[in-house]
Amino acid sequence: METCDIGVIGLAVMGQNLALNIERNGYRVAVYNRTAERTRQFLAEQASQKQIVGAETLAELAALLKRPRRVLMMVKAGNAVDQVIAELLPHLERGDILIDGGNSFYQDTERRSKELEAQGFLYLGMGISGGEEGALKGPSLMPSGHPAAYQALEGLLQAIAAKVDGEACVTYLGRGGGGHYVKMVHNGIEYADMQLIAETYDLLHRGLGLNAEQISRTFAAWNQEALNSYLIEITAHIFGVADPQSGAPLVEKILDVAEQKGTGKWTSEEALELGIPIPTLQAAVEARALSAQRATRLEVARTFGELSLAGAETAPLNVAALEQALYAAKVCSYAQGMSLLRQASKVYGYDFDLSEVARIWRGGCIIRARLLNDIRRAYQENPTLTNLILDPSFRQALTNAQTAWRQTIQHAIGKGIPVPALSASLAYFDSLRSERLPANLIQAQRDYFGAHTYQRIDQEGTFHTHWQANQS
Ligand code: NBP
Repeated sequence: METCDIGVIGLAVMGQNLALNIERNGYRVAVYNRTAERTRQFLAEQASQKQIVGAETLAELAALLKRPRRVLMMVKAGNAVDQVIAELLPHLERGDILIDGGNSFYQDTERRSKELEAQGFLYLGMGISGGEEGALKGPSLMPSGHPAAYQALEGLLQAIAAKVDGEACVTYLGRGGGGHYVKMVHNGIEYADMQLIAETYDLLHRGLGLNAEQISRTFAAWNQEALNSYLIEITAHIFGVADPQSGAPLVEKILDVAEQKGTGKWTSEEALELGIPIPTLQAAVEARALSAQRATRLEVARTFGELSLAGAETAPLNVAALEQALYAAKVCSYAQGMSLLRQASKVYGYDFDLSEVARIWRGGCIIRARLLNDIRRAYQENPTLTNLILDPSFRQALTNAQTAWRQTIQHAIGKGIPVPALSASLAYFDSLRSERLPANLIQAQRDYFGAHTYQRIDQEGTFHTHWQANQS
């Protein structure tokens, strides 16, 4: 009976495709889904003729597994994970390995790791990126948890992960919830990447008047250069797809309301918690929330009508400038994610190797991009880099792109095209470049109304001024 190398619980899109990936790599897989009909259908269709065995109860699943048992949970993040753990534990024994491959919140993973380790189980929280195709052909894997659990699974994870230059996109990310933390930041960068690309599309279309075919060709050309990445590649494809009903570009028929499942929001909240600025990532989360307020947008648009923007454009714009702006803004959003990981690594003791994070993000995952080769190199050369933009080659790239970037944003402002993420990135860059920011005034205001005190540039200590009494 105990013939299977691993059990997979949860046969929605991710669980099914991971099970097929694991089997293709020579492992015998047992599968279970809460709704047994789904298991039966999977066995009869995608998994037929494969080394995949079905179980209709968790007891059956446990009985099918070699010991120590290895069980991968691919169920909806949140309560479902706790429920599955509670139902499964009576069928496991000490030393068995439980892996949560869903998009769990890292603090839940911290809690579950502690609870399960205390009971003698080995727990791994593993971020997985790449969607349906990645799960089947090779995702980027971000595991953390008990080192013995990682050791026991390393061969399997290396086998199923995406490969870039012969290297598997998986690395051990320390104890506790580090893997889900890295996945959370990955998704924050993913939000930013998508928003920056969306803003650039708006500028190509409404700013430069390009049609879908021209936009498709532009993104395809950019994908050959520094912007080469999965998201740019699929953007080029999307603009080439016609609506079967009308023949018009399908993308133009899609409702402009971006949905979110919460991982971008978690990144925003975490950055606020740790005090690490990630304005581009925040702008991307807020832009999705703004898009969701469609009824309000329609009402405001009707109320304001067409504004006269005559004379507001200060510079001409072209496609080459947009390419540079998108690249520079993207560098700043990756820099923000890396800064958040650097701080979390210190605060939570995750001890992340940022060059390894960049390495495993180069393949399989949604934010895979040529840029990640350079990010990996930057952290290999200087693991303690304070901020990615200080790396000499990124410094040079941003210096070269900044004129076009400014021109792009001025043009967007002039045309009334919103570019919250492109401009948040530029403000981040300019803020970091500023030896002196006007935050002295904010400190004065806080001290004025709330006696919050301030520090001085020319003396040690904390000061408070009775501003009203000192009015001249
Ligand atoms: P979903 O997130 O849609 O979850 C559906 C699965 O969870 C089904 O198998 C369902 O069983 C099971 N489930 C639920 Br819901 N509640 C359960 C419970 N109380 N007990 C047992 N099983 C329960 O599936 P997915 O899209 O394949 O994603 C799986 C995980 O991977 C999620 O955490 C997701 O965030 C993450 N992820 C998804 C993607 C993606 O592209 N979709 C990418 C990366 C990561 P049922 O059939 O009986 O309802």
